[in-house]
Amino acid sequence: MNCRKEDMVLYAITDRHWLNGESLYQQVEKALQGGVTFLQLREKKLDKELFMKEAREIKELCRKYKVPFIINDNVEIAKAIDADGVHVGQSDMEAGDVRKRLGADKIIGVSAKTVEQALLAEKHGADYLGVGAVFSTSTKTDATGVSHETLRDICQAVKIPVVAIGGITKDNVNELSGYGADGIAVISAIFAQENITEAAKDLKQRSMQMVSSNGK
Ligand code: TZP
Ligand code: MG
Repeated sequence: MNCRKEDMVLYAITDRHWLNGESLYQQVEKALQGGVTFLQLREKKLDKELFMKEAREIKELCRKYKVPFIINDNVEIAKAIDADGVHVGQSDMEAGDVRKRLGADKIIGVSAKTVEQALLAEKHGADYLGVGAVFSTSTKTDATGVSHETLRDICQAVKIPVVAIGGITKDNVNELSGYGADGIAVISAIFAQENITEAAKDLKQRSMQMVSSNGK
C-alpha cells in the first residue's frame, strides 16, 4: 500500500482548459496552497518533450508541498521523470503490468465502475481506486455514470482507498455522505474557478465533512 486514505481527501486533476494566460505550474501552486492532498497531471494533447519538462517541474513543486504526484495514463513518462505513480483507466495498461514496470514502491491508481473491476484492480496491486462519474460532468464527455449505490458497494468490497470522481462541486459533495468514499477527485471545481486557492480550501473542508460522515 503506497498511499494513505488521508491523501484522498482532495485529489486535484489538472486541465489546461482554463489557463487564462497563467501557466499550469502557477495554477497547481495555487491549488497546493489551498490544501489539495494529491495531484494528478492529466494531459491529453501536449507534445512529449514539453510534457516531460512541465511534469518534472510540477513534480518538484508537489514534493515541496509533500503531496503525492502522479501521471495519468503514461507509465513510461511516469517512470522517466520518477513521478510518485500513475493512474490508469480500464482501457489503459492493466494494474499488474503497471506494477511490473514501475516497481513495488510507486502508487498505482485505477478507475473502476463496478465491484468486479474494483476487486480485480485491488488483487493486481492497485493502491487506490477512482470511482465515477458520480455526477454528470462536461469535463470528460465520454464519462458514463456510476450510481451512489455502486460507489458504496465498491467501498465496502475493497480495503484500498476509494476516491469519488465526476461532476463534484462544493454544492453537491455532501450528497456523497454515507457512501464510504475516502475523498473527492475534481478538475473543474478547482481549475475552472476564479480563485483556485479559495476553491480548494472550501472543497477540502466540505470533503473532510463528507468523509467523517462515513465514520472513517
Ligand atoms: N473521469 C471520470 S469523470 C472525469 C474523469 C477524468 C472528469 C472529472 O472532471 P470534473 O470537472 O471534476 O467533473
Ligand atoms: Mg486513461
